[in-house]
Amino acid sequence: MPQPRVIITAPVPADLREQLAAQCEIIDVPTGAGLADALPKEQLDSIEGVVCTVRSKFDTAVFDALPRLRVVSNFAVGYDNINIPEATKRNVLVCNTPKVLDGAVADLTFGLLICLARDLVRGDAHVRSGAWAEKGAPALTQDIRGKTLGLLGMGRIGRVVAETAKAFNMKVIYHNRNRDAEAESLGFAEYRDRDALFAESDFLSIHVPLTPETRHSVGAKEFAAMKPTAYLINTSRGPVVDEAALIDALKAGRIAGAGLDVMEQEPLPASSPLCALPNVVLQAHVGSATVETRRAMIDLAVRNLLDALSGTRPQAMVNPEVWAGASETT
Ligand code: 8YV
Repeated sequence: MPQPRVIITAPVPADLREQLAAQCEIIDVPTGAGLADALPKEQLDSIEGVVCTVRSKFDTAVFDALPRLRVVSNFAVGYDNINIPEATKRNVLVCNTPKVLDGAVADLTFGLLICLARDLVRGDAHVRSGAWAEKGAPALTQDIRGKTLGLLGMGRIGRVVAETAKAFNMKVIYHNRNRDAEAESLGFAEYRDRDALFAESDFLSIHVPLTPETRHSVGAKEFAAMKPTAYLINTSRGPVVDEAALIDALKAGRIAGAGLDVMEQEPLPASSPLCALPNVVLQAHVGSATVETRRAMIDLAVRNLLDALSGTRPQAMVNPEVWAGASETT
């Protein structure tokens, strides 16, 4: 039997690639390339699986270009790059990489939080430039301990952030579509309605997926409700925040600052007003980008693909109804 043909746009280490190559014919496509135009039609016609990064978009046109596609294995927990209803309609199984990156993203959230509170980036520049010797110590900064951390979203990553905050003796409040009774009973976080969350937080950290409902859901109204001393942290998806409104709020001093790992346009152009604001700390969408976490993610993404293609139930499915439907008919 011919091996299934698969497209890879994610970085796959050599040992895993060997495992994949033993069971599939691999076609490499550079990450970010438009999949529908990346290959000649006769190659696209035969593709059954894809392992891709969030920079590969799966819209109707891409699904049309891949008529034999059976599985998209996303090298990410978020899957806003994929039109899930369209995938489900076409019986394409979508898999992702939950759990393995929770710790790394929570760590970066805290990295940004501490950077903002203690002004670490400017402190570093102060020492390197010689200003310490010339002008003395930099301005005083802020305590973290005893402050209130607000979490918009309490999924797996939000929960790890809440647990971490306890070690910093922070008060944690959260707002989520569904209440997390366990987190509340274990004392990790107290529930607040949305308005109270923004009004009470000293640090407001976003942990919701990007959906039509959450797009631009944090904007001018939310910034107006926040304390002028509060900081915004976003390690989820850039478009959850109305970036123009954020820039206005930062310029006007309506909030104290922001730590952003994600932006509306990625890579962020250096001409963005965000790059010129001194009260902003920026990272290049690196929440999961550690050696250990990225390895665990690619292990899971490749395993999901191989399982799905060989008829074994994959560990992490976004639209399991496709799997259920397929197993009923076999
Ligand atoms: C990306 C992410 O996966 O998991 C997610 O949702 O956004 C990141 O971890 C990473 O940039 C690799 O595509």
